[in-house]
Amino acid sequence: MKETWRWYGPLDQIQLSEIRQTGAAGIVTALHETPYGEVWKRNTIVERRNKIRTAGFEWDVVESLPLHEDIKRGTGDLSTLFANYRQSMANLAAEGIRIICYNFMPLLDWTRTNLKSPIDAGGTCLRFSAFRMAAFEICMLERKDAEKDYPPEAIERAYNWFAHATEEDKSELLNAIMAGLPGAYDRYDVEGLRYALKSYHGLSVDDLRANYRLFLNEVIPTAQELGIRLCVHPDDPPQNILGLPRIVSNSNDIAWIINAFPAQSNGLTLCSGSLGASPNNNVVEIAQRYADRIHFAHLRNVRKEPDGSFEEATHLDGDTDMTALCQVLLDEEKRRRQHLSGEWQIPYRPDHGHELLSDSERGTFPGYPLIGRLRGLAEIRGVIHALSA
Ligand code: DNO
Repeated sequence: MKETWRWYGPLDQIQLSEIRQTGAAGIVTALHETPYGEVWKRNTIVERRNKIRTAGFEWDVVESLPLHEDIKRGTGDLSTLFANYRQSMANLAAEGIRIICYNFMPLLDWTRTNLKSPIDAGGTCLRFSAFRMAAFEICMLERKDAEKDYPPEAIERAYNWFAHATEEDKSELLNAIMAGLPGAYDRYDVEGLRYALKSYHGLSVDDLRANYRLFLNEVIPTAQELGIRLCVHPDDPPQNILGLPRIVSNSNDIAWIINAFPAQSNGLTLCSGSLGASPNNNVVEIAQRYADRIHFAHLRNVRKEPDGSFEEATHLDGDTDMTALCQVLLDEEKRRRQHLSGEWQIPYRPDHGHELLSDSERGTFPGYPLIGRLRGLAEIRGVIHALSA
């Protein structure tokens, strides 16, 4: 498995020279400065790729080539958006970059309610708290019907939290919920989010799936021709939020996606932390079932709580058996080596990390500190080394 590291390009506080010291061999990045829906220009790709090469790496994976919201909503000038997406893929393939991660979460990407939840041993982690999300949806956003999505205990705690919350507490919560949106994408305030949600009003699971199928029909044939492996990132958390449907949350959803356009280019980013946040998902089984479609892996772990909350654990701790998961990925690599010609390695990256030691002084993106991720990488490296012996 090829060790990679997510780097946010010029927006990142962490330098490529520091990443070299982690021992990671490849880079995962995106042109975060390019607005969603626009073509990734070939010269901009080359410039970024050369910078990565000069530092001693390859640009192994694009994370993400994002989809404009209109594609998910099924509105607007879709033919231009699809043409732009295909052109970006062609420009990437022309420079030898062929693994592309994206997601199909409407409006928000990954969502947490606490960006710095304290850990007993010191340091902080990302956390999703059911009652804080309920407080946001019910009391701050005042979303009609939000109460239906939460258990009574969470609702009671939500009202209680809200009654005592200061303006600063509320803005910290909003900030946490918005933190998952990378790059040059809008961060909403409460009013802006209400307005954006309206544009999704009435969108059902079937509607969202129809829009997804259209996207696959429009881009997968080109990806096949270009030798590109597209890999969808699961929903995080894997459940409907803000009243919006989510359709990449479990094994059945993944089966639907693969059957919607059966081609090798239509694949999966196996994100153990995202899938692992649902009590209904067995991540090791999911990895086994779709092993041949895993083009990229995000390895991390979460610890779930009975009310639907979860906290990011260290990479080997938490509810998913990371050793068993690495074994599945290594078995799949072995199969590819024996039966396929060409690329057999599965690139993976240590996903997220606790903020440890001097991490908090760096001002890195939430979930993406240097030392916490280095710890995760080193631990997973040890597991893979032992399993490969
Ligand atoms: C979170 C990330 C996601 C991921 C996108 C892929 O840390 O794994 O934001 O990059 O969902 O499109």
